[in-house]
Amino acid sequence: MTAINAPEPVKLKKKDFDAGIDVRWCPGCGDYSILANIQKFLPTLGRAKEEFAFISGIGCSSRFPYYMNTYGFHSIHGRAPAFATGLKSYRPDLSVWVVTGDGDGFSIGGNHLLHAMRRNVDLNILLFNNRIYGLTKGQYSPTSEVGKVTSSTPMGSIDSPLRPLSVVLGAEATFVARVTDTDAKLMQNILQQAYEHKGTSFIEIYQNCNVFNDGAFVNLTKGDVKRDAQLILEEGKPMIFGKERNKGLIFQDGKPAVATIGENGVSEDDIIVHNPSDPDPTLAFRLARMDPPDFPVAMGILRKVERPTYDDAITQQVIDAKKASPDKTIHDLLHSGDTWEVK
Ligand SMILES: Cc1ncc(C[n+]2csc(CCOP(=O)(O)OP(=O)(O)O)c2C)c(N)n1
Ligand code: SF4
Repeated sequence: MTAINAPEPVKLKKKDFDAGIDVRWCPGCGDYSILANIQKFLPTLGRAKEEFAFISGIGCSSRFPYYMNTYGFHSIHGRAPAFATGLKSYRPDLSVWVVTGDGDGFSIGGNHLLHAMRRNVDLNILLFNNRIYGLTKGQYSPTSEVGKVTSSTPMGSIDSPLRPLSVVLGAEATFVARVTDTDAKLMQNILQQAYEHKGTSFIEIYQNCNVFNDGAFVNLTKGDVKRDAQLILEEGKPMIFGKERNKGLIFQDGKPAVATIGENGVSEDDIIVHNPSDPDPTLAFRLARMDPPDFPVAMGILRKVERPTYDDAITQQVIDAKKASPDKTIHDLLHSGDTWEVK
């Protein structure tokens, strides 16, 4: 049954979300496929272009709002979550998206990012993680690996890298996902669920910077490797992966371990079933930290839980404060309390 006052869905196409200006990313940059995926996804929501806002900081990835035919801000380095929080608090009806890079989000902007998560502002945050500073020509970033030689680490990085998903889980993020820039099918699925999620959704996208960090994720993405190197998580399904679909995660001594189905008495019933809505984040944290060669990298939605949102709470506080206040107009307010006349 259709609700009587339900607005008519708006019929738009991918090109309606294209700003039609020259895209100034390097040819072959992974940012192109992410842009194409978002422009393909938004029309499926049946909403007007004016109801979307893309907010970014500074970096190659942060040029994203220019290329979208929606509202947007290209804001200050690392501060996109703060701008987005302000916008969503004042206009909760908008669909607000944050685009950030690993340098923008986790170096200068780490603080802002954490507080958006803990507040659970209803935002969709897209982290384009290329493990390098692209815009400033290839310095190491907070996600670069130890030993990485760059223009700012000529003898190899000695810094221990951050794991973005571990960090956001620690900040109590309610929706946490990971995908590669080349996996359009999984990206569309995650975008849909992130959009439907009420609260902060955080999506880490492994993005190839073919100029300054080419092939950073090739061990996960190239041809045949993918099925052995990636565990695609599916809600309610056992965590099975591998070319032969015969490997999976089991609990061993209380921790996840990789086992082969059919060996050492392991059957499909022993494989852990994925439950992203588990209130206990322990397993999501383990999944976020899995790396080759011992483990596949977990892709898909690692965590999806409900918690009250900041924007709902602030809207309610304003309603309550207005109700409780004797001042009904600005004039009342200016003439209330302790006032005096200057003579
Ligand atoms: C306050 C300030 N400090 C430093 C910079 C220089 N800067 C511009 S972009 C950037 C890092 C971008 O890296 P990342 O977020 O990984 O984005 P990418 O370009 O790789 O997409 C830095 C350090 C700046 N613009 N402003
Ligand atoms: S420098 Fe890297 S991230 Fe930036 S546009 Fe070029 S390929 Fe993309």
